Amino acid sequence: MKKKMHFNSRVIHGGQKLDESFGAVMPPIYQTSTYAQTTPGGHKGYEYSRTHNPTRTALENALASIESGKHGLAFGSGLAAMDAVLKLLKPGDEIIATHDLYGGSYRLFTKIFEIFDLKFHFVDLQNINEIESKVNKKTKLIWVETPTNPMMNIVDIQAVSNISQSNSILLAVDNTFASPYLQNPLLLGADIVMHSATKYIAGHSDVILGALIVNSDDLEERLRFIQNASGAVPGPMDCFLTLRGIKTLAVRMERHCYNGKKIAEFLNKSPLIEKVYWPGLIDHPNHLIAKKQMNDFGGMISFIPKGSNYENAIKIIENLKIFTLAESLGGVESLSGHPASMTHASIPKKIREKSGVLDSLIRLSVGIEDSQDLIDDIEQAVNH
Ligand code: P1T
Repeated sequence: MKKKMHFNSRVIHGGQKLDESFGAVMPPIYQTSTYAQTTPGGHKGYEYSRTHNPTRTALENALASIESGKHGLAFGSGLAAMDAVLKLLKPGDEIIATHDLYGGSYRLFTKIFEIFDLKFHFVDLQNINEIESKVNKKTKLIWVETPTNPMMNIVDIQAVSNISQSNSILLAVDNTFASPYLQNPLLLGADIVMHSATKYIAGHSDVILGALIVNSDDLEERLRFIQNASGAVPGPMDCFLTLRGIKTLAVRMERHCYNGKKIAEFLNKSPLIEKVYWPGLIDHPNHLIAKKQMNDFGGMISFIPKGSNYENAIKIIENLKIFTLAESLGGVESLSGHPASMTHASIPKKIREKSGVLDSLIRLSVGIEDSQDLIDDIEQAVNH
């Protein structure tokens, strides 16, 4: 059997073939909608670019390789990838989902799919009893996000997969915050891994793209049918940019984790900060599970300034100079965000606050700049 390459090599070579025409080291951007046929059906494997495109194939093979999966599928956005997973279901089916998740995911579930009679139970997936209490014959999918956006809660993927497997329920994991460098849910018993590749995978804040990775041939076939029939596919240029991003995923993540640790420890020690949410801190409630299922702890940090005060939080965000206030995360540059009014504004205030997304919460996506510059920036913003 061929020896599996280490992650650092798979990001460069995983699933890749040299271009047969000219030996181009990077796959060409096949900016074409269609492919010539000599006779109906007489083609070289590609007919129409909604169905498939060679640049997308190269990306999909790389995605499968870095997630230790068999099949990768690329979509026009992370939400388009989630949309395809939900289309595996039918009216009346039930889904158990993390109660603390990206606002756009919550909006897709409640404002689109509830209309089509899918029923969502939002529970704290850190509590296995809560999951078990919602499982019944209609339960067809468990949707996990870990670490969660923005509370950085950690769900034990293996423990949830014990429940999903013994009840023949699909388990999907949104692995966006971890990236395949930190965590590979398929190896922990998940059936589907989903990514907003917009974030760490592409890594440069210049592309919107989504991904699904699966092992099952049957799931791949059903998802490809949906991908082609619904048509939310990425263009070849975006596939190329994402593939280029993957090449540096390992080195970028190493620095994101290093900087994340420095900043989380700085915030944790500051008398002006009330609470820090980062799974690498030993007092994080699920630090040991994070340690068990992740290779490191990443560069996403949330915190609440002293006094849990909205005005104070906004002042800090506005005072930051290197951290840019913006939606999104996972790029090389550091970003700050105010989840309550930005990424999670589509969740009703009462529900949002129940999971901890208070008006005083600040979210940081720690980039790969010099860690001391970032700490100095936070220090001046907090002390201002
Ligand atoms: O933006 P898009 O590529 O469609 O991905 C949606 C998505 C799905 N899952 C998680 C965990 C996410 O964080 C996101 C997008 N999140 C942001 C834009 C944000 O700033 O949190």
